[in-house]
Amino acid sequence: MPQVIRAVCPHDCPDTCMMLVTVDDDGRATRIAGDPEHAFTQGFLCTKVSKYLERTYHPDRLTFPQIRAGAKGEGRFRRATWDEALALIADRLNAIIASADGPQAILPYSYAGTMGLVQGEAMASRFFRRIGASFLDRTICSSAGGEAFALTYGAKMGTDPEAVPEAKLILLWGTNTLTSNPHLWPFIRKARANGAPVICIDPLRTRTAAASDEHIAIRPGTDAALAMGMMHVLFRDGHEDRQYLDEMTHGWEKLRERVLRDYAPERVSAICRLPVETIERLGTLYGTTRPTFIRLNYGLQRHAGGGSAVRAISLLPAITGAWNDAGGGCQLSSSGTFAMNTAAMERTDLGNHAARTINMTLLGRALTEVDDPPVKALIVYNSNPGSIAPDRENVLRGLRRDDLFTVVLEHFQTDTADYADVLLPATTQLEHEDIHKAYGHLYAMYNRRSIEPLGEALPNSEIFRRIAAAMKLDYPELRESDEELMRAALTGTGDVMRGVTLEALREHGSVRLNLPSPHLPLRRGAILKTPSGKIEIDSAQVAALGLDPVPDYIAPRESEERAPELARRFPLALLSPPAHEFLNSSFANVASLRRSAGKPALEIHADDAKVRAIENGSRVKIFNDRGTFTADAVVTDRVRPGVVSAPSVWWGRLSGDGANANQTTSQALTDIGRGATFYDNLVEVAPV
Ligand SMILES: Nc1nc2c(c(=O)[nH]1)N[C@H]1C(S)=C(S)[C@@H](COP(=O)(O)OP(=O)(O)OC[C@H]3O[C@@H](n4cnc5c(=O)[nH]c(N)nc54)[C@H](O)[C@@H]3O)O[C@H]1N2
Ligand SMILES: Nc1nc2c(c(=O)[nH]1)N[C@H]1C(S)=C(S)[C@@H](COP(=O)(O)OP(=O)(O)OC[C@H]3O[C@@H](n4cnc5c(=O)[nH]c(N)nc54)[C@H](O)[C@@H]3O)O[C@H]1N2
Ligand code: SF4
Ligand SMILES: [Mo]
Repeated sequence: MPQVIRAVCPHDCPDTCMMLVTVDDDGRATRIAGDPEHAFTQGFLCTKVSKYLERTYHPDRLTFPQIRAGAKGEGRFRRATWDEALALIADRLNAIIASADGPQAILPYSYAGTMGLVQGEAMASRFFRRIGASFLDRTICSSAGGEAFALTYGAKMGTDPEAVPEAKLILLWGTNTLTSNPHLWPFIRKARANGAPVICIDPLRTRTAAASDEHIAIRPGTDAALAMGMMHVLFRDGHEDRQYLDEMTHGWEKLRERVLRDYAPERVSAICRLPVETIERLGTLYGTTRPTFIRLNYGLQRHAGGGSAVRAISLLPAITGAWNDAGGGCQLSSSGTFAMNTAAMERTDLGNHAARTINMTLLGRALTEVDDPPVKALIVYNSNPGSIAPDRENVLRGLRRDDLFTVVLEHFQTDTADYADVLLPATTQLEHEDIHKAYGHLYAMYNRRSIEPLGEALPNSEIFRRIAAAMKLDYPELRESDEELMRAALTGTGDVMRGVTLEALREHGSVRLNLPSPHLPLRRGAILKTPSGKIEIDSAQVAALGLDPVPDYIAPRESEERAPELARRFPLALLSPPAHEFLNSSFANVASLRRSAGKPALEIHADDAKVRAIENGSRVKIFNDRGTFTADAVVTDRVRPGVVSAPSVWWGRLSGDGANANQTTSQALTDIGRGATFYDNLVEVAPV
């Protein structure tokens, strides 16, 4: 009899879906579907993860350890046993630790290939702390917005997504919801059926923008100005909620003064390249409707002023008091609502707390410039920096270094794996057990293992245990089982986690946090985890970063305002957001999804195409001082003049030119959170 097993989608996505995996008598998974009983999953999976079995049983899955047999980056390997691979790793790491460079020459590199707590930073953290390796600042995705929101509100939390149907106006701001957060859509649809207009603010007419009632095609990187223009209208016309502002916020008068003085719709219109009427109407609609919900996402924070933009937008519901309403407010991430005991799971008490920290966004520089000590070993898991890190040429130059020892734990031979000295096969979510929190809903989740590991693949946690053992590191915390790691994460947690035990998770698969429904985290009376206990509009912590303590618009680094010479040479703003069929670089090697994604494309407006003699379908090169990649031109009004878009993230090794959009992106950082500025990127385009 086939069995149906409840598992959790491990990918970096706010939806953290509950999946039902059908497993045959012979132990093979034959079907995967969304759990119809899960309140957020509602019975469907996205385009990508519907193909999770094709990915799992892909003929290219890594199923045994391998050792480099060719030159660096050539991608040629020979099969090895686990013992041989582990012995080589142990020798090399022990030698680095004993050398003058010392343990800080070892750098872990990981992100959210799996969001599972055990296969994420549990055993890995314990291991790297015990050896005293450099720390990694995990900034590649969300730290600009996340830190900006937390500086303002004390934690990453927001509107309960299940209350969204109550909203009477929805702003989808810098989010391609239908692609990157599809399980929010049924809640939005309900609100719409109840009369809420849906307005999408995005430079591109994405499928989400096309499905909305209105699309506001803002100029990239100018969202803070739009938010402050709306605030101008709110304060000018008396739409603010004084009681909420007085009780719940700190410094609102300064913001009022600034927006009334500097952010009249006429000025904002020039900055954002939007009609004055649009700004007026949006401000008035926002100020006169209740409840209002803003889905604020990460697209708009990948710019120089991304942190300030998130601060500004997130303050709109504080000005109108929308946080008081069920279904009102905004949501960037719900992850701060969870309170797993990560300190115990990761053993953050261990190791050398004075070890240096390296920013993952600056990997290129870390591998080519850092010298105190240089990075001598790079251990990569749950990430594919050879495809996804900015300034790819610089990254690959670093990975090519002959004196760098690189270990990659992977499912596939990715762009990064090509540069490995040792390539180790990792299990997928179907092959290991794990627990999850979420960043788009309020359920803790449990992933039961559904099949045996393929070949000799091992879970990350086990690989780190074995590396530690091979290095003769004799510490009990480096031997704990996955079950012990899960229990550590679920023990000694706060009230919000009451009921979230391993037993309950195993029984139910998913447990809602111990919160009222709907959860209104910022209703009047709430005391926040900021220094003042209030919403910090005026923030001394922000001032300490060298920024204006009150939100302000910061122009894109690569723009006419800040770099006129550069803007003349490279007049087009390139966005490279995720393709609908890919999840960052994951799934870009899955045949059916590659087919439906088509070829690497560059979307360009007819006006921009014409002056460059580019026709629909012609091959173009996209370039700036950092690098070049090629794509097929798609002439379309989905992009506005001056903006081009390259849906991403393709693998260089599977593209004819060996390149991808990250040849052009920069290692410049955001104002807050030290994050990546993928979309603050000027280029020129020419026919090949
Ligand atoms: N299918 C799919 N789903 C995903 C992912 C994926 O790769 N594929 N990635 C996952 C991950 S890791 C993340 S972080 C999230 C990201 O999810 P989103 O936050 O939705 O991220 P993006 O698609 O990067 O950006 C969203 C939109 O912002 C727009 N944008 C770019 N610059 C600006 C700007 O300056 N202002 C405004 N208003 N909009 C702007 C882009 O055109 C894009 O349509 O999605 C997750 N879900
Ligand atoms: N140009 C451009 N670049 C971008 C972005 C963009 O929008 N445009 N988005 C950025 C964002 S938001 C993010 S979050 C980053 C994401 O960048 P990454 O975190 O590197 O994400 P992926 O590209 O999905 O690569 C994850 C890798 O982890 C592997 N993996 C999955 N599960 C496991 C496991 O259990 N064990 C091991 N060992 N490996 C596993 C997968 O096979 C995959 O190769 O990319 C960033 N880069
Ligand atoms: S929507 Fe997100 S969580 Fe759900 S299956 Fe797709 S990637 Fe996974
Ligand atoms: Mo991300």
